[in-house]
Amino acid sequence: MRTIDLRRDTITLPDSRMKKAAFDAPLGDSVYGEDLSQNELEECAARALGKDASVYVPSGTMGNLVALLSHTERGDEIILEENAHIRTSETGGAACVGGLMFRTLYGEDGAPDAKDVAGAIRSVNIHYPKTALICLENTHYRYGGIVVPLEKFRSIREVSMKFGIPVHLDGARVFNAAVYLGVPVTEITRLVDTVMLSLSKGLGAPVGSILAGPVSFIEMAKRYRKMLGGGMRQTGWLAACGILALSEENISRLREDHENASLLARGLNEINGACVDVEKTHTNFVLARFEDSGFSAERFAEKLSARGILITPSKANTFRFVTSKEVSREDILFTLQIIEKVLQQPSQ
Ligand code: TLP
Repeated sequence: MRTIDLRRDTITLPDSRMKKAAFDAPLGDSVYGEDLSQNELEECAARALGKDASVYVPSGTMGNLVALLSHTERGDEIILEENAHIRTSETGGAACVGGLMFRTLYGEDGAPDAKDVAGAIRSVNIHYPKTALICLENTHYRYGGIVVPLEKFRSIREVSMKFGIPVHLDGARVFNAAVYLGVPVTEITRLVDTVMLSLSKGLGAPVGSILAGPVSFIEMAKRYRKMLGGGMRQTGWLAACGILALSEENISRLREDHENASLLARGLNEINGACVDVEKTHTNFVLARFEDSGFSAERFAEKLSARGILITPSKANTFRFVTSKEVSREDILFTLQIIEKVLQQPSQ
């Protein structure tokens, strides 16, 4: 039985070109700046993101934490959207490791309104923590991979400039956002000071993320990366895959994942009992509700799994499907057929 894995885009595997590049990569001790492949990846990523420098880190979680630590001091406050991945899914690292506080704001389209951000910035007062950073996320994970409008970024940028507070972007999937908007990624990243990008999600590298920003910031970030145990020595094997992940061709391929997600969203909407907000299916995520299916989200996921289709039950009757290079158009059509069957015959 074939398996169609729609749980997440972190399941992507390196292709044969990546494996060959890894095999041939020049290696060295990256802690001493001697891994030529990692050096090349960091230069290439900084260029791609329109920043002066970058560091390669083992994961997105570490990239975000290193960014937070490098921007702040203990006791500082960070403004971010309440469902931001940094708050919900990074094991409280900001509080635990950085001694940092979050000031959360709601934003229906994935980012708070600029006026709310301005209102949340602390004045100087002996009683208050210092507002040290604003964090944004694009695409937004919890809201189903939606793309935060550029206009939102521009208005938050104005506030950040006015108050002199830097902006960090959790851009785990920022290339998906750029592909959706049809703009160079730098149209997004120029509106923030620092950005974390995942190489190991839709871009298909096996391991690692990039943190990019100004040279002095990256110098500081390298110290925190080392402190957190992210000095990885002969990283070239992985970095070589990361360089290929950043090729134009590989980035444009994300469009296929978006088309497959859209096909799935539209197809699900035509099935009785399934409901998707097609307008909000911007990139490679589909959030679907199955009303009155007669079984719980877990049971539904089990039924699909028994037929080789893996999905993530999120809340009550809501499910998340994520497309990636491991899932073809045919896989989506097959998935739709199976879901229709399962919903029609709940007892089987
Ligand atoms: N998200 C993971 C899980 O943590 C839920 C996933 O399966 O997609 N920012 C965003 C927006 C993310 O979605 C993720 C990963 C991260 C940061 C953290 O990246 P990693 O997993 O590399 O630490």
